Amino acid sequence: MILLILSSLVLVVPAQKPTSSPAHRVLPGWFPNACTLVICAPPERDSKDGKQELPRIQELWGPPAPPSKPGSKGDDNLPELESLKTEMKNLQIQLDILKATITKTQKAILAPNGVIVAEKIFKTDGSRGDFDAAQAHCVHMGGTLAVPRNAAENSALQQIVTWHNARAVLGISDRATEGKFEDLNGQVIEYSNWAPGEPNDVGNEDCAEMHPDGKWHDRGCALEWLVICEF
Ligand SMILES: [Ca+2]
Ligand SMILES: [Ca+2]
Repeated sequence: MILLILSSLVLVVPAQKPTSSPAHRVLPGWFPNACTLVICAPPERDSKDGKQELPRIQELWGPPAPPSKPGSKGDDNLPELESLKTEMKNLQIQLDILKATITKTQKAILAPNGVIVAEKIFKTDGSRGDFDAAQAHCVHMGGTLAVPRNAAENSALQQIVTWHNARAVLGISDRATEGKFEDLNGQVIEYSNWAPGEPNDVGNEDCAEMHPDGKWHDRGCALEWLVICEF
């Protein structure tokens, strides 16, 4: 009987509206009962075996990114690739400027006694001597007596001859075989820039000299010339 009376009381008592007491302030429309306290808990999920599971990472961090289209992976690196190309281009420009600066510096240091042409350097220290003394001096300096192998080298050597306004001996001779000029290694020369009528071997001329105009003349080997070495 008592239980029947209590059950009736529970059914007729309505839910209480929120109060305006400062100590129990709640949001409008919320009821401060026990159910309100569990809304922050993770949603319960029943697995197939009946156990509860934690929320999936996807639910915590939002939906996954849409799948990329085939071939689009490389496209993401295009801006970086273009940036690298631009950087390399700028570096090449700076390198060219640096090379030009070095070349100018080398010319300034060598002039008026030396010239760079391709991989070769012609240089004089102002020494003078005959053919054998000239070659010995160049070897002592770590080089050999100058031998122009092409027009560019001939022009480079001519610059030094012109600066000194002197004739310079070349590292060639036809002492071994008359009329056949060889370098100091015994190889017949392939390039020459003889003056018209030269070589003429007048009075047994077996050595060669360069004049300020760049032309070659055969002369006696005991003369004294400006010594220019190549390195
Ligand atoms: Ca000769
Ligand atoms: Ca001659």
